Amino acid sequence: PEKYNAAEVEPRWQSVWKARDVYRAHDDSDKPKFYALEMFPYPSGRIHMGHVRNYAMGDVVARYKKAQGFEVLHPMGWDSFGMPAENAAIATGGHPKDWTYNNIDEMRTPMQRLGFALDWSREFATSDVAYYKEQQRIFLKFWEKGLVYRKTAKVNWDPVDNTVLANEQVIDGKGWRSGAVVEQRDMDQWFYKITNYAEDLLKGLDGLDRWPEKVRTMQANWIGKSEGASIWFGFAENTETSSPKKELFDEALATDQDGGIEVFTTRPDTLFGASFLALSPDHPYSKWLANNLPEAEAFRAECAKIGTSEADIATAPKLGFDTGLRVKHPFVEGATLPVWIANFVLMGYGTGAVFGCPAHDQRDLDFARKYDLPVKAVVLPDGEDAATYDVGTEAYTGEGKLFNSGFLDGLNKSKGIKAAIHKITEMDFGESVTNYRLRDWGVSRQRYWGCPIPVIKCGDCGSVPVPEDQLPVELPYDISFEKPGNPLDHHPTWKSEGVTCPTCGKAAERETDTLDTFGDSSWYFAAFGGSLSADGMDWDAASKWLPVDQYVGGVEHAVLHLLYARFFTRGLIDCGLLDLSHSQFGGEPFAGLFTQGMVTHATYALADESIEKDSWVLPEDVDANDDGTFVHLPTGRPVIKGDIIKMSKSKKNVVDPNEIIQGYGADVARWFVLSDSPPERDVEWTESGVIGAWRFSKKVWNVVSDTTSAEGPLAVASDASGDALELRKLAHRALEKLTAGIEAFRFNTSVAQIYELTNALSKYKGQDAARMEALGILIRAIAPFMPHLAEECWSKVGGEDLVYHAPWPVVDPKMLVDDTITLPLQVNGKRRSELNIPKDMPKDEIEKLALADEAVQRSIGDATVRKIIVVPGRIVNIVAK
Ligand code: ANZ
Ligand code: ZN
Repeated sequence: PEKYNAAEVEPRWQSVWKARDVYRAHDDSDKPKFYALEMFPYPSGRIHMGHVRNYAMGDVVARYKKAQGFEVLHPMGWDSFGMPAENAAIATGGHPKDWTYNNIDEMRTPMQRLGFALDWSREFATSDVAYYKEQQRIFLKFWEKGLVYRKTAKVNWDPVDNTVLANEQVIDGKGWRSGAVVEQRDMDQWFYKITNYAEDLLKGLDGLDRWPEKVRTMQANWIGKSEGASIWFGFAENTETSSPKKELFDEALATDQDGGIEVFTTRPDTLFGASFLALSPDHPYSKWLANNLPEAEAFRAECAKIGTSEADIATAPKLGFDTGLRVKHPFVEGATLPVWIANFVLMGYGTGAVFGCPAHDQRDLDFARKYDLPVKAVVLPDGEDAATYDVGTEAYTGEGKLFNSGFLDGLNKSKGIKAAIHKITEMDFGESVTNYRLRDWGVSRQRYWGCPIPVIKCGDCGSVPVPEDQLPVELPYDISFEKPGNPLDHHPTWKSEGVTCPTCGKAAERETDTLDTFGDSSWYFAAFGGSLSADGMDWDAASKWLPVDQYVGGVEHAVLHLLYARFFTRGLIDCGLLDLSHSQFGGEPFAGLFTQGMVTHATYALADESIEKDSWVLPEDVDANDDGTFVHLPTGRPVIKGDIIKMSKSKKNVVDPNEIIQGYGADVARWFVLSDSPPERDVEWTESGVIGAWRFSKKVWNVVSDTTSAEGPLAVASDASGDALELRKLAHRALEKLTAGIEAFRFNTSVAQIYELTNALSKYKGQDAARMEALGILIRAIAPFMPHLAEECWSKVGGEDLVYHAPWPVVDPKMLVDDTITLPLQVNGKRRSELNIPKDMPKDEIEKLALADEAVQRSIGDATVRKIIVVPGRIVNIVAK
């Protein structure tokens, strides 16, 4: 048979697709729309196997939906702002812009060589001026809508480099470049008001039934809704006897007669177990104390050494400072509680103050044990005796009956919470409150390679938005990274030359912060729909394409990216830019989400070094010895096999897609990453797996080259019988299952059906309509997976136009009902042959057919048939003597 040469065939079809512009999505189509999108890549410079898998999955969906009659939008672009470009510029002396756009050019070629059905006419990079100009417009609209504000917030400050660091630039509490101990500093920053949508973002999750459950749970946890109460603890009398605290508190209590502290709690039922109040080090009272008491100031400084993240705070050892202030217990006449400052209380949550109930909260218990504060149990677990119960070292947070709790005694947890809130409300020192863990999104970055924040800072008018007709605020190209810090800030002219206040006209300065790059990826899906270009974008078209029907990407984006995008979409709707009133998914940008597994590969390391010591070697340099040990071919040194893990440069287990494309072709690379395991699981890259995929593509081609029938691939063999009928049945059954597999994102099961159909066809001898019907199904079924091979096969068997334009084959339901049976034929109890007959064939006809069977006749020979026993549906036995 003719040889299949992917290196020749694939580019040929790619140029046909390109010349005919077949992947362009038409805004004005009458067909129903389908928007398929994969998370767009960061232009690091190389595409990796993870990209291939991600985009191959989206491509299967896009091509399949096209065959189903949808107008498909399947775009591609680049998430191109961000720190790595600046780091590369610093390391190599180049420019972030050049680095970025060179990388994009590097990556576009292999991406196109993979033959994805992408509408490249809509390509953009988020660092394109046109893109960030629109982003600046959005910023201003958000500002008008009250979704943007400025406030003081903590940043990681590197005191040696004099610069703000991102969380990932702080390693073990030290600056990644300077090695200096990082400090927490307050700085004025820009925020997006995502908390306005906390409840809506939470509720919206309910309707996202085509999202993985675990992603919805992670988002819900991140939003972190808590229902509880705020409680006011009034200050008790000053019990300090020595100055300076005595004077300080006297003065405070005198000026602030109704002074006190408000706490947020989810467990007001445990109020009788309270033994202290704890303030965040950043609580206004803590700051006031620090301003007046050196030891309080020293304590705050100590706390500032701990990182800003919640995880840092949760794992740090508990630290406390007894302020000497006391508050009154709201339920117990005469009882007072000491007020401490504690490092485990966050200012950004609730009221920045808590009441501590050590018996029923682990943090409080750790704190109480360390500082010798009372531990009083008020919830009695079932089966425990109130007289002897002791919590020990583990706080009890479960269900139980309240005791030692006055009017709450005997109630369970939820009744106790209700009763306590009722009482607090009645006594007018608190109310029920809902809190969200979600914080507003700090978007200021003191860096160059990002979208400039379109704001002018005026000495008189404060922060003033840049008027829309003065957009874009463009990034200067002539920058220097010689000084640490933000190049926009150091630029000789950019921030001030010719800059005047839009309100009062006085000389002013530009904002030098740029936007968090998560903002760039929060609306790019709309920009694709609106065909963003240098002329702007069409928001009406964007609205029509949204929501994305199928989004595919990594689970590492389960929280931030997806949440920010969901927030942005709501903001864009509220600003009137997007209109999703047609969508059954409300303000949701992604109707369906699939999170794919990674591509893993074996790792090997030199056996005479420890694995940690960077002794990794390239898997292709390793060979197996006969005894199962491994050897490093270039050096002859012994090698041990490490774990099979995600491909990563540092472990030297990366496979370059370019090499696979050159060696085997794009189709084989695509087929491999889709065929070997369920899409949500990791797939292990193996040489044998790739060779298997390559052999399979040959097998399909051989079936096609062995075909001589003049019927086309749209043939329907409606009067087929015998083997032809069997083939039809197999083909339609396979079609039904593989279609369901694509619909349910179980591509590996579709692949299994395709194997089966290919095997059946390669055994089938007939050159008839049944062959062509099955082949037509096969070629169209492989088209989403191996589009080049499919086009070549389609044209070879006389398919009309392109297989890309061919409709998805339709299952013939008649072929799915199993109406034939196989009856074994015995002569004198020995099996001689079998009959394939319709289920409902009458007995006398079965007898006739049985006697006419060649093998049966041979076995009867000269004997006389005495009896024929037909057991319906089971067996035929002929007795002959
Ligand atoms: C008293 C209490 C007693 C509490 C008890 C728990 C158990 P979630 O569910 O996460 O909302 N808390 C409140 N504000 C805080 C802050 N700014 N920093 C650290 N902790 C804070 O947690 C609510 C609980 O976390 C609140 O309920 C409070 O401690 C604490 F047996 O109040 B609880
Ligand atoms: Zn002004």
